Amino acid sequence: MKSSTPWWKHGVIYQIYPRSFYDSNNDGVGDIKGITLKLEYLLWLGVDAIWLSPVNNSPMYDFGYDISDYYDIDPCYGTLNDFMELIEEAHKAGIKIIMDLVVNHTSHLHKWFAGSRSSKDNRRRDWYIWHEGVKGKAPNNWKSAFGGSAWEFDPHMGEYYLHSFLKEQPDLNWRNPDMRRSIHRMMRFWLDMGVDGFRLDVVNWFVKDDRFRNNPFTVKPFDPEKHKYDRNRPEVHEYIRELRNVVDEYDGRMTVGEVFTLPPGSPGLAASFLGNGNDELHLTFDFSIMYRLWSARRFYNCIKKWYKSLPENGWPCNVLSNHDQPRGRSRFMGGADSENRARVAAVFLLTLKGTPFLYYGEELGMKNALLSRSEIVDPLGRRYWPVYRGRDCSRTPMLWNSRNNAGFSNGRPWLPVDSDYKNINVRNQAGDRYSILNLYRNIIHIRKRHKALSEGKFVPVIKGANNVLAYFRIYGDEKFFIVLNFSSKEKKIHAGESGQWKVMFSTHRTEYEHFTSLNMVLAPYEASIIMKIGEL
Ligand code: TEU
Repeated sequence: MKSSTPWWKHGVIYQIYPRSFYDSNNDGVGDIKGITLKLEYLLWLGVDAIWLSPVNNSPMYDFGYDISDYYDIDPCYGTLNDFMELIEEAHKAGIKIIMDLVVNHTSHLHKWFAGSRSSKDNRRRDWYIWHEGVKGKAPNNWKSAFGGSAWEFDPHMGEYYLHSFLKEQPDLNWRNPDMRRSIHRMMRFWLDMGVDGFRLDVVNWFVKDDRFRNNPFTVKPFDPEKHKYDRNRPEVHEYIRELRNVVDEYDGRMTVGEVFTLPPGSPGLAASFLGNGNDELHLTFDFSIMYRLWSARRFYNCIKKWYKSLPENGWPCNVLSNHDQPRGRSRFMGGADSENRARVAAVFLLTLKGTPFLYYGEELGMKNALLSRSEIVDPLGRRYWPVYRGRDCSRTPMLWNSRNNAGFSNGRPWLPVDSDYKNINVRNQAGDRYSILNLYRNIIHIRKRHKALSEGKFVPVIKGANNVLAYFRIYGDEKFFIVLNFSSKEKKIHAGESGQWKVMFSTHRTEYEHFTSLNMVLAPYEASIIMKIGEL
């Protein structure tokens, strides 16, 4: 259905971790040509856009989130020509391309940093955050998210530089206007090439306190300080508005910000990056649901807070998984019920109000892979094993078929392929109309035909009582009733609304089953999408 609302409001966005999607040259690492080769699959699935985790040049200390050249593509992923071809082919297929914009920091091997650390007179000296030591120690108590002090002493300069992540990822100084202009220039380079938008890495960490005050301590495990001065500084919004103006020079482009906080998540903070709904980012991620245990009420409360936090013209987006978190299916737990839970979660994600973001493999019900210490490559996992095993478990190769390496590569994959690949893979599931893959596909296609599901008003009906969630989505003369049983037991519900209804999708009922009321007995883990027929 044609729509006048922008694509990023009604579309479905699919995150690809390029190393793990499809390896076209059999070196064990996924690449851009591999993505181009799989566009047909993405078109079949029905996604409107793909967001690629970083593909720029990088020494890969943080697997691409440490960029050493913003203007080129890392050879392990291919060439700039491959990327242009991807844009062209994707656009022909009606699929948009979103790049990762990692500009809180660069790689320590970026030429900007080489200049900055070469001499105090260098024109890029202030593009990074330098500070003298205090009594022979780091300037303050700020910690790196990846462990240890956030300050590294540079013997040549005789000063410390700030790194919110690894010491190989020095933080850029967003207070410097020349630096910001260079970021804008780089954004225009990709926008001119046809990129449809950017996902902004840790956008709430860009600006730091100008007085470098110590953070207050807290008693939280894993993070013993309150990030009052090194994150979430209010000055950042001015720079985000500047960046929005750059994107607005082009038609139909979008930005989505990763507003990163530790559990329990922060809907208010995430929403603040939408500005007035038109002047900062188009979308932002709130992590609350990803941090919640499986429960209808908990999920509902997250959504309620999230919607309430949004500015009047703001639009939500929703997400269950990404490359930093355990895969949804594993997080929901449930043992033998884990796939049922993943199905309920999928119906939830795809029928909520807000743009859904899927993480590659989520549509197959992929699980976290079990990796041994020697297989871990993520610097976080290597540092904290076995207390925290890092992020590799949710970054393993996409499962295409039951052949060698699940059809991902004929070489030795950079991370092991999940051992369950003979059961869980695209080939098997595409041919099974009841698979979770076809569940995703069917609902995505129903969404395309019915604006109520993408753009419609959200009206909660059952708010988690008895572990059931139910809501209406309404647009014009379309009304949908979505009901989700989060529990392993049958549940009776009375939604108190009469009329003629028919099932559009259900994990348990036959399609086109009719009702004259919404009083029903739900099967364990039933998720149904039911449409009102005739006049509202
Ligand atoms: O993530 C931000 C971030 O803070 C996480 O890395 C988090 O600390 C970690 O997952 C532990 O929960 C972004 C990217 O998504 C991540 O992949 C990068 O490593 C990080 O920024 C640095 O660029």
